Amino acid sequence: MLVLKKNQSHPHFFNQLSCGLDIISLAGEWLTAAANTNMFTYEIAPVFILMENVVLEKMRSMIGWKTGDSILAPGGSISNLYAFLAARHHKFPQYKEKGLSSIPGHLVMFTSDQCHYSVKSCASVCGLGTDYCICVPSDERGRMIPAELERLVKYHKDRGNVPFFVNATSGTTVLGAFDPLEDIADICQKYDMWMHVDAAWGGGLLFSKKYRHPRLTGVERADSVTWNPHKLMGTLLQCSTVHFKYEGILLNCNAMSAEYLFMTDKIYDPKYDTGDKVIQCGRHNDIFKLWLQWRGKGTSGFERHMDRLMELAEYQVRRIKEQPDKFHLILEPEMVNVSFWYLPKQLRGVPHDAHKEIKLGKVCAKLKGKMMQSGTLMVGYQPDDRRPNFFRSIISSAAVTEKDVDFMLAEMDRLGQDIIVD
Ligand code: ABU
Repeated sequence: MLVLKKNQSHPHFFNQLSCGLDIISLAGEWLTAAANTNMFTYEIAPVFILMENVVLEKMRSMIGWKTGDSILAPGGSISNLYAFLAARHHKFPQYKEKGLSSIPGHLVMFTSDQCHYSVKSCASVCGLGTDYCICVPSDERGRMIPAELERLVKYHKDRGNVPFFVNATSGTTVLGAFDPLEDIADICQKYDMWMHVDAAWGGGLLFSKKYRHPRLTGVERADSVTWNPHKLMGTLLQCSTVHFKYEGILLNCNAMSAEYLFMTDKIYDPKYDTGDKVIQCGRHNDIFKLWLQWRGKGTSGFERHMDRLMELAEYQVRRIKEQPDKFHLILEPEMVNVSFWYLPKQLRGVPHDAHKEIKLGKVCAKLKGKMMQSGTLMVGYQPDDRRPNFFRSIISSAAVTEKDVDFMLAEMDRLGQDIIVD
């Protein structure tokens, strides 16, 4: 029987990008539920709408923009979709009324082969087809190779297609890699393409003077940025933001001006009726828990939180390296994702080759099963396009300490040392 005692607020839960339980954010979520208001018009959510304005403007200023537009969306995937829609509208404003016939050729978008799958989903949902979401090869650390991006853009231009959108990832889901934003921005500028940065995961590092650079250097050159406070910042699920360099772009792109809701003769400026900026009409109040958390922690508190998480990941890497008989670090991480294999006694001292990696991959599934049955620990695993299953641990909870990192490694060894694989 499965016993799952470690949920995601427990410091021994290293399984998902969103871990932990921020108490102030929780209080905000409770009040939000009690208020039970929709976020589509100022008249029914005046204070929360003003909070959105203040917080989103602050986030844009941290990206490096003096002006712009933003919205809270139901998750990073939908945030990326909003970016895609805005990009298409920016380049082909007549698409809104005339549809596909207004686009001269087949639109093509580009993203690294390590990106979140939601980027590909934009191509499917928006009529490009996934064949026209081009996966740009990444280097051995999972970062998009700019020369490959340029080669693929030229290839599609030469065939009469219309390259128009590049997604750069700041913090990939599995490896935590950061694409080189400056180089990608140069290519976008050269070929007149929209640059989106999916910083759903890595965006929190914008708080950190120590870790922001070089990871997010150049983010201000993007046209749009996804940034999920419910990940690294620990805001309660869900809390996802998307930001644009251009003021008014969301309304221009998405407004349907429904007269029953967004009357233009209201006593206040209708720009505060945010419901017409989005394709979803109703929006959940995801701002109060973030606003309250930010008031509680302060900007400097978030900076300390980021630095602490990164230092804990560095500690984990050091501890893994100190035990080479039991653990194999796959690469030096850029973020709090640590990728590694666990070696049971059966595989210790065996030379590392492709054959051994297949066996180590099998160990992952068996050991994860033991974690779930014992109920003491949760660490995720997955394969990627270069290797079979490997563990990816995540430290994004403020509750985690060095002792918990030591526990993770010791518990994996306790549960896993006698595993035998074919
Ligand atoms: N993109 C959702 C996060 C998935 C994860 O926690 O691994």
